[in-house]
Amino acid sequence: MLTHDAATRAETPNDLSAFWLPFTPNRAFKKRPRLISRSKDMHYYTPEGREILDATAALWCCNAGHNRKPIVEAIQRQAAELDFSPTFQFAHPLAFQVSSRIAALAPGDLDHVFFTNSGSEAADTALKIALAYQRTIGQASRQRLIGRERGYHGVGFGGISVGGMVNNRKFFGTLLAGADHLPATYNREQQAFTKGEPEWGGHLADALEGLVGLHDASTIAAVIVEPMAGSTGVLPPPKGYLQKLRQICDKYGILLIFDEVITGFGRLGFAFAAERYGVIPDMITFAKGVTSGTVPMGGVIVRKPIYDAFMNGPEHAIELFHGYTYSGHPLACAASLATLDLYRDEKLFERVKALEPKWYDALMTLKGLPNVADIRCVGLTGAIDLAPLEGSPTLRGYKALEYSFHEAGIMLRLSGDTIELTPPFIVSEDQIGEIVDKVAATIKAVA
Ligand code: PXG
Repeated sequence: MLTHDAATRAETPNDLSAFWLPFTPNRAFKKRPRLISRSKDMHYYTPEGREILDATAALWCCNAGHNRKPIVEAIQRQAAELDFSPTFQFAHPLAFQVSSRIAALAPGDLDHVFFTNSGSEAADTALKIALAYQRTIGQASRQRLIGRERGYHGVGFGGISVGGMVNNRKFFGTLLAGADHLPATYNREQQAFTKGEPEWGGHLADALEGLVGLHDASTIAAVIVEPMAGSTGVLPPPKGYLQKLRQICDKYGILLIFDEVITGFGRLGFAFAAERYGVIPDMITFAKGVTSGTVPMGGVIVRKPIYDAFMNGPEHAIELFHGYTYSGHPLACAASLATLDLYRDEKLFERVKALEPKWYDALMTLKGLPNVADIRCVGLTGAIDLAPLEGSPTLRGYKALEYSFHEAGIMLRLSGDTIELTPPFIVSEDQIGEIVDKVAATIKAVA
């Protein structure tokens, strides 16, 4: 017999109208939904049981693959042990354990972790810490925040102010005052079909000197960039670019924030991209891979001198007036600890590094297919730019999304007319071949 609750739920009409899907064309979706009801390892399954190969790690999240037993069991155990405890004025042991583990993975003196629940909250938190830090050290005139064209730092007002994707900005008013932007690092003429980091473009970091000349260093608090710009279509940093940004920030007392929401936890073959590029930023934002997508969690890793600067004043007084009810939620912490164990025990970051050359070669076999204008790749990440259909930008991309899911049996991420490929790290070499075959079939189908 159904319980009262289950009976009520069963009677509720299961129509598609009430749910307003985020970042989705709702009417097109509801005409031909792409529904997913189960997952395991490299695959999703539709409610009818059709198998879909996951070439996206969901939204760059499920780095360890889906429904991994140790993570599932850790979440189940934790739910039965401690459902929730605040981390304002109280705390639970797992939050300290995860922080220590994350700090140990981060390079240099990136030693302190502030938890959020998402990448957007992480970006806004890092920007707020930057402003508060400058004020704390007597530099209160430093209020400007610098991002980059084509940058994505989530959807909070801070993140979209420093972000550089026009559709994420133009509907939402005047945004934060005082934000400015570096130029994007992509130039197709100079960089097309490069494997890994392009040779051309390191000099674009000099634009920060230009912004200092325009605004004066005394007005600039921080620069935030994705080491590899993900959402905009996988733009690996040009060689020398991040190193140069670090030098210029040091010269002028500007904080450097790496948004590693995508690149953190192994995507580029290292725990953080900061390590791959040998550049230590002042803060790193993370989310997604920290729990392999299983429970929402994000955060900011902060260098010791920044944390220490806040640790003065009366000891009973709050040092930073910021936080989220669910910062360091016990379920997220349990999921994260199990995830970090799995990354370590299965050497998944090393696996990404080892797969990288094979991955690059496999992707480049798509060169020459109809409408393929560029292919980029770095770590276990790839993007294929398709030429837009004449007069209808993003329509070819949407057709590719529909074909790939309904016909080819693969989940792809489409950003406009760009196919983004970011599989879980457990992908086998055979499955890389399968991804490339299915993407090729999709590209031909939308030609
Ligand atoms: N920073 C970066 C670099 C991101 O990629 C966020 C912040 C925001 O995270 P939350 O958890 O608030 O969504 C992101 C999110 C895509 C895609 O298709 C990428 C993201 C989100 C949705 C789609 O590339 N990244």
